[in-house]
Amino acid sequence: MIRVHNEIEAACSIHQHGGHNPSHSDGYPNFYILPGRARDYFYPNTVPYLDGVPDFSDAQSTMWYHDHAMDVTAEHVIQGLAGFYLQVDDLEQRLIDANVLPSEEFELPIVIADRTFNSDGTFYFDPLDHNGYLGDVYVVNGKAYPRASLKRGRYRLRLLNGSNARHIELRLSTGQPFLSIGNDSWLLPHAIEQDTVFLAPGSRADVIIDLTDAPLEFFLENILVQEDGRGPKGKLFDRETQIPGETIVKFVVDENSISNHCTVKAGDPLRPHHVIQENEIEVTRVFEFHRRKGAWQINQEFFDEFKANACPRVGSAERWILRNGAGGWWHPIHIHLEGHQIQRIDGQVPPEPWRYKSGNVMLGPNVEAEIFMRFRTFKGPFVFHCHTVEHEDMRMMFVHDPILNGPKSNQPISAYYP
Ligand SMILES: [Cu+2]
Repeated sequence: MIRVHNEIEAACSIHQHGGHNPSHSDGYPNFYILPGRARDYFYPNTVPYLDGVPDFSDAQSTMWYHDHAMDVTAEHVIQGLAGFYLQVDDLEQRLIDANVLPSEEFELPIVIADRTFNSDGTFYFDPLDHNGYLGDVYVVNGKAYPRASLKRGRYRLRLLNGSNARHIELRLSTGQPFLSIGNDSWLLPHAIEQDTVFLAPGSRADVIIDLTDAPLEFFLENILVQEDGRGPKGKLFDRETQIPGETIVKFVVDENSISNHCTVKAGDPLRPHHVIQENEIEVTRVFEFHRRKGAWQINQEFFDEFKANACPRVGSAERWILRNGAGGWWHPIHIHLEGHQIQRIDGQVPPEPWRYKSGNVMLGPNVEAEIFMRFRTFKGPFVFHCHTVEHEDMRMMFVHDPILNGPKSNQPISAYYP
C-alpha cells in the first residue's frame, strides 16, 4: 500500500504501467488525488488469477508509474511525475541465483526521454500542442548528456521510452547486438538476439549487453528520425554511409578485466508463455483510431470517463482488431490491466519479441493489428489509449470494464452501479 500525497496545485492520478492491479488503484483518469490530499494505492504485486489459479507466466518484472490525470497527463509527465517500478518473483530470482541473469550490481535501469529547455533551465511545454511533444535534448533518468561508468562484464539494461511522443530505435555504437530477455513488463520465453530495439512511447525492453571486449568508450544511440508528433520518418544509421545515430548515453568502461558470470545466451529458456488459443476467444471487437474535429478519436467518439466502451466477461479471452485510420500518424496503443498477445500486424506475424506478451501495440500509419487478451482477477473500469500522451489527453482513450455478467458494450462504467 502506497499513500501518495499530492503537494502540487493540480489533481493527479497515479498509474502503475504494466501492472495487474484493482481498478481503484490503477490510475483511472478521474480517480483523483486532489491537491493537498492523499490517496492510498493498493498494489497486491500479484499475477493474474483465473478460476482461483495463479498464472505465473504473467509475472511482471519491469513496470513504471506515471501520472494519468485526465487532460493533463502530458504536462505532468514532462515535469517528472514518472519512475520505474521493478519486481522480482521466485522464478526470476532463481535465474539470477543460478547466474543465468546478472545480479543487481550489473543492472542498469534507463529511462530515455526528450526535453526542450527554456533559457532559465525549466522545461518548455506548450499545452495547446496536441500533435505530440518533441524535445531536442535526450535525458536519461532525468539527466541531460549522461554518462555511466561500467565494469567489464555482462549488464542487464532495463530500457524504458519515457518520452511523450518520440519513438526510438536503439543500437550500440560498437555494432554489437542486444540479447533481449524481456518485452514490456515480462521476461520472454527465451532470449532473442536483436541488432536494434524499437521502443514506442511507454514501451520497455529488457536486454543484456556484453562489455567483456568492449572499447573503453561506446554509446547507446537512437537511429530513428522524427521531426514532429506524427511519428518516425526514417533511419539515421545506414550501414553504407556509416552515419552514426544520436547519442543517448555514453558508457565508459573500466580498464580492468573483471567479469561476472552471467551465462544467458540466445535460445535459453526464461519464463514460459501461456499461449492464448483461438478457441478461447469469446468476442471480437474492432477499434479504429483516427483524427477528427481537431482532436483524436476512437470509433468516432471522444473519451467519456463515465462510459464503458467494452465490458468483457471477467475470466474470458477476446480478439481485438485495432485499426489506424489516421493516415500519416503513428499511435502506440496501451491497454491497462493485462498484457496482450499480438497475433498479426497487417496480416503478418510480428517480429519475435512481440509475439508473446506486450503492453503496447504499435499502429503505424494505416496499420491494422489483431491481438488476443485475457481479462482476469479484477473488475473494471480500466482505460486503453494512445500512448503518444498528447493524443491521449486530447481524448484518444476508451474504457474497458470487465464485469461478471459480460460480455457487453457501451454501458455506464461499473463504478456507478452495484
Ligand atoms: Cu496517437
